[in-house]
Amino acid sequence: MSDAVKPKQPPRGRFITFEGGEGSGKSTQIQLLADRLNAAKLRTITTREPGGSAGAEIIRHLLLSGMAKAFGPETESLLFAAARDDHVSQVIEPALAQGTWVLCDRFTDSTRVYQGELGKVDPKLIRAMERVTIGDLKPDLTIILDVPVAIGMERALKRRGTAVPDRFEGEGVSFHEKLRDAYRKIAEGDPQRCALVDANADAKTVAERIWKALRDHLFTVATVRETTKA
Ligand code: T5A
Repeated sequence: MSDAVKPKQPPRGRFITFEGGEGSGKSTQIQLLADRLNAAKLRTITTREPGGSAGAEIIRHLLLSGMAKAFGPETESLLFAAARDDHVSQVIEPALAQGTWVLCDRFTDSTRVYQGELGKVDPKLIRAMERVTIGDLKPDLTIILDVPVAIGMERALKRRGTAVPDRFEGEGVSFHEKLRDAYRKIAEGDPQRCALVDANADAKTVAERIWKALRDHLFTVATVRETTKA
């Protein structure tokens, strides 16, 4: 087929991940950002980990119910990796290839922090699993929502109501303090990819901070023109 008659490939979508401790407001902010991007005519989907695809949602249940905890952090890491592998191949990659922006609630940084830093899983195993599950796929931007632990736990409790805390919500304050430090370290170590956003404010204010981070990291005039042409 000559170049003249080949169907035009849309520019690849952007991949934005949201990270942070429990109750930091990721789900709330992902939805607000998706609404804003869709209103700007950038086709956008939201998804989450663990989960996001049919197979991965089954593994989510195993992990968050605490059923896998007894097998230890290495086995939990392998399960998170298996879920991610399905999610990337079934949902994330196809959407990006079609020019859709993908906003994902948690991704590889969660494994690095929860299983790596907190669970003491060997970083070599974490890196090996990343190579297998995501290959060259790297988020274009990672928003790390930072809130004091007490605020995050209070918000998570409010949202949960009378339900039983899940596998990680049930951990103590020092676990959540370490989580927060680990996320700050990731943001410091990779400022090209990560934006640390102060999320200790009302949802609208936090959304504006995220929008600014997105503009600073991703939106140049050329990007907007190229993406909206598709
Ligand atoms: N995990 C995950 C690993 O260990 N390794 C991995 O590799 C991966 C991928 C997933 C768990 O799995 C672990 C980490 C997690 O422990 P989950 O059920 O998906 O668990 O939950 P979380 O990702 O932890 O997210 P949460 O549901 O706890 O909270 P969010 O999404 O951060 O917060 P959100 O938006 O639901 O808000 C919580 C409450 O606060 C309110 C909301 O209305 C809601 O009630 N709220 C605010 N209140 C005041 N001011 C604001 N700015 C607010 N924003 C939201």
